[in-house]
Amino acid sequence: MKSNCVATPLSRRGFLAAAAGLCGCARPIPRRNVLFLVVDDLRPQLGCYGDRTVKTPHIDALAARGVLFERAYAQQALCSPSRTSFLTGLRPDTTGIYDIETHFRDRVPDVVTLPQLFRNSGYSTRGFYKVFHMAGFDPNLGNLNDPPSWTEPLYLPVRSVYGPEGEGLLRRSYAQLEAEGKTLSYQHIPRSLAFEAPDVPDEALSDGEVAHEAVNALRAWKDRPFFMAVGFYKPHLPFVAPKRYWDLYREDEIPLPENQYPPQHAPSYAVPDDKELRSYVGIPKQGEFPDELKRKLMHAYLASISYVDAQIGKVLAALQALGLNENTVVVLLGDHGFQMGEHGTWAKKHSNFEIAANAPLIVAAPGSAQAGVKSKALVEFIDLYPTLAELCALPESGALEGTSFAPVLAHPHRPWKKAAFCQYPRGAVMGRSVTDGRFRYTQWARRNEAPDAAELYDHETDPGENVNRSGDPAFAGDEARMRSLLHGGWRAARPVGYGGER
Ligand SMILES: [Ca+2]
Repeated sequence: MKSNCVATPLSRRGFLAAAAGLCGCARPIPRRNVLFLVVDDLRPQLGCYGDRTVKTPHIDALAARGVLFERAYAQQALCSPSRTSFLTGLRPDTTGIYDIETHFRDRVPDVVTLPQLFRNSGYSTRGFYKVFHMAGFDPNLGNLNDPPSWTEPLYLPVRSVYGPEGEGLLRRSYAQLEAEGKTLSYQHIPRSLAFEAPDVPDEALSDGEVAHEAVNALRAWKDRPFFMAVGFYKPHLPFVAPKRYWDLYREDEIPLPENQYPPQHAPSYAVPDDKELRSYVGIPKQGEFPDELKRKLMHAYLASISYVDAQIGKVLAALQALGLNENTVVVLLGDHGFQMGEHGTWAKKHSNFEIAANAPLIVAAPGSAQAGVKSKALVEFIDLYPTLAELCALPESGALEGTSFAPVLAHPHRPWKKAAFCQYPRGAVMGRSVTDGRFRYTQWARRNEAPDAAELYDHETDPGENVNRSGDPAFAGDEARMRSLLHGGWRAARPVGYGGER
């Protein structure tokens, strides 16, 4: 395909026409492939998002040829609910998936997933590693893969997410579990070291193996339409990366967050616990972490990001070398945000804070005239399904609960959604949250009951969400407006001309 086949800048119609082979030169163009890169627990701590500490040259290079979304939101800051939502195009309240144990086919058995849509349209589809949720160190634990989505079986790496020392400890934990007669479950997850810096090749760990296999698959599939989803497990805990990625950072120069405390006047629902991290070997079970440990955790998280960045670079380099850039839509996202000390919680998502809901999203579509542009448009991960369907001219069912943001790819600064939504449960209490780009408003309520608590944060004066303004008379008008936006729901927040009204 010649790049000038595709009208630039691409209008909504232009995108559809180009994807359908109806470009001005009246010459059919190849069907568009999709390379879908989903990175576990990756927050927007990336060079292209303005972070000055982290080193992410490969993701930055992708951003330079795509559109970067500064305000992209997961629908729930937890692996399976988030992934289920964007892979089915349905919100957590529709899928009924709020946890990491229930398979979505138990709730919405006949749903057509995003990769399944491509499969049904004659594409080759394959997932690598954690696309749908699974616990990365043991595929037998909580593997929520969806075989109907793939034309070829999911690729599961044999290499570990742990380094050699952590792996040794883990095996002893498994042996102990067996000796105690306990079965492997989320209640009995053997844990090992929270971080490690083994001096090993990239391929000695699971994500390096996955990148290697994805590159091989690209070579094998270069002549057929494909939807390839590559799930990278890092920077999810354990923060294990080869030593050379740790060596990119000086620990004493790594900044720690300023707001290591709960927001003032915030309800107890707001702040998650540290259970996940504290279950790892070497992490104190209670109490404040010493600064040395905090800095080590931050160092380890950054090293894990740089490691995964390098693996992504290998896959993107292969795509380019194979001449596939010109007819492949590349999507890169983190499955939700992440707290590294903010609000006093370490290595945590599990909340409705901006830092947990906001995650990286970069889309590089062939022929885009908007390379390297950053958009402030509010987009939700649930929008990915209709967006990719539109970019590749595939028919979708109409039951989807997101809105294609292909028009934003063509015009990144155009007006778009009025709000983005997310939610997080605390037992029987559901926290529902909305942002309009200026404020974040969250209500915590039992089903069919009045809210127990609410939060309002003004990102203009308080981007770290450190003072809850709910109930503050000075913000009464803003709170009323945000409450109305929350209760109006996602349908009312759609863009004008795309389901939404003025
Ligand atoms: Ca995750």
